[in-house]
Amino acid sequence: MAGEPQDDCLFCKIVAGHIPATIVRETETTVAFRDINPQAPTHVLVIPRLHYPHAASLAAAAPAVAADVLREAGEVAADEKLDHYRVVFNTGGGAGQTVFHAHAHVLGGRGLQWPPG
Ligand code: IU
Repeated sequence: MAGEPQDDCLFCKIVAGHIPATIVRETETTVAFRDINPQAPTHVLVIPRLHYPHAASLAAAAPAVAADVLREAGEVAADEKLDHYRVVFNTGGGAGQTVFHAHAHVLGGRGLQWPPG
């Protein structure tokens, strides 16, 4: 069923505590943890506890939780004392999405170029 945990989803396993992660924030609806392959001094992923394959499907099915993810991205930036940062939702393999459980990348702690690669 949409939103239910998926057996083959790594981020569902992190939510369940079956795979280790360095968790920096948790709410009733979200988990934020450090990316294992950081692309910036701060690189934190904010994920919904619910499983949806990408941000748009999360926002369509559970808009309040999508808002929670965005709010938590801002809270991570505040916790990390970032004066500038980027929030990225890679969507689709061609955009670099490798884990098909919605997640926001919060990147900061260095200069960020535009346009991104
Ligand atoms: P992407 O946008 O789907 O490419 O982002 C997935 C991210 O998840 C990527 O940056 C990985 O380094 C990261 N990650 C992680 O932090 N911990 C894990 O166990 C796995 C992937 I698998």
